[in-house]
Amino acid sequence: MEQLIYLNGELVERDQAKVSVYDHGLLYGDGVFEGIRAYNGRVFRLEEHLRRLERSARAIMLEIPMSREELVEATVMTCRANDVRDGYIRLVVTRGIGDLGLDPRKCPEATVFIIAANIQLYPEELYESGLRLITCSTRRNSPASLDPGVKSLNYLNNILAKIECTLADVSEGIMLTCNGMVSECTGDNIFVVTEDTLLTPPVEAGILDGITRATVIELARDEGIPVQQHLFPVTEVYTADEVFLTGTAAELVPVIEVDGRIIGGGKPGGMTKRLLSRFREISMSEGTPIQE
Ligand code: PXG
Repeated sequence: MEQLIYLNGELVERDQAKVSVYDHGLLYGDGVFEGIRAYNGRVFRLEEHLRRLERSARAIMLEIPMSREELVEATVMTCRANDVRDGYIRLVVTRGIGDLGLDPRKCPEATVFIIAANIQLYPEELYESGLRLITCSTRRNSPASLDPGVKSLNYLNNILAKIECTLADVSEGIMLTCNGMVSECTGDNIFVVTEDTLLTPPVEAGILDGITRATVIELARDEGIPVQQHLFPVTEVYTADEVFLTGTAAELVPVIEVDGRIIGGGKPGGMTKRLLSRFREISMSEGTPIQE
């Protein structure tokens, strides 16, 4: 079956789903996006993702030419057209076609596209073996220049850090704030567990306000697990009982080594497993239905 892509109000075949070389999303990374998951025939936390998309767009003065309801409808329609029940959805809004200057006023209409794909992103054995991380030398963007809370198409900061990870033969890396405190990873938020308490950097540190992060905080509170949100140095990660990352693609993935330090005896910890299992329960049982 040919994959169908939603592009500016129409479903088009993958080969025909093209954007202009004059699109400012391509020329300048001028746009915003969301990565969303579907589980068991439902789109998980769709309203939260769309709220974040709208907030990112507002922050860069980009007008999305669709209402919330239209975005919901376009997302589920794209899933339906591709028979997606469990998959990954990429929703992108760019500034649209302009000229070779920076001025966004030259872009009369935003470009909107949605890709819905049936792919399993992380191999299941990773949840048993855990990840190895490094601390990247590339610092997270300062909120004073480009706020990491804006999920923009400008991901070069994270890509540079990701290249460091690849060169070090690890799959993710910790990015520090400009002041040297832990912020997040290249495509995931980070949690450390010490003496049955969860600790994660606060949104004000300059991180993406992750939807999986928020879900995990909610789950932990429901379970009576204390959650702290404050800045901490990487030493806190080295000495933690458990470390895990959260993200739409990763869900909760355990970390077993950071900069050569073994965490939690080199095995995924009990708190990580318990929260992952609770996360999977709710991701399988709630969300916006894809079928009418
Ligand atoms: N931090 C950053 C910088 C991210 O890009 C997260 C945290 C997790 O947020 P959610 O809302 O998904 O819990 C992200 C997630 C990838 C990939 O390939 C990940 C993201 C975007 C694009 C690709 O892993 N975003």
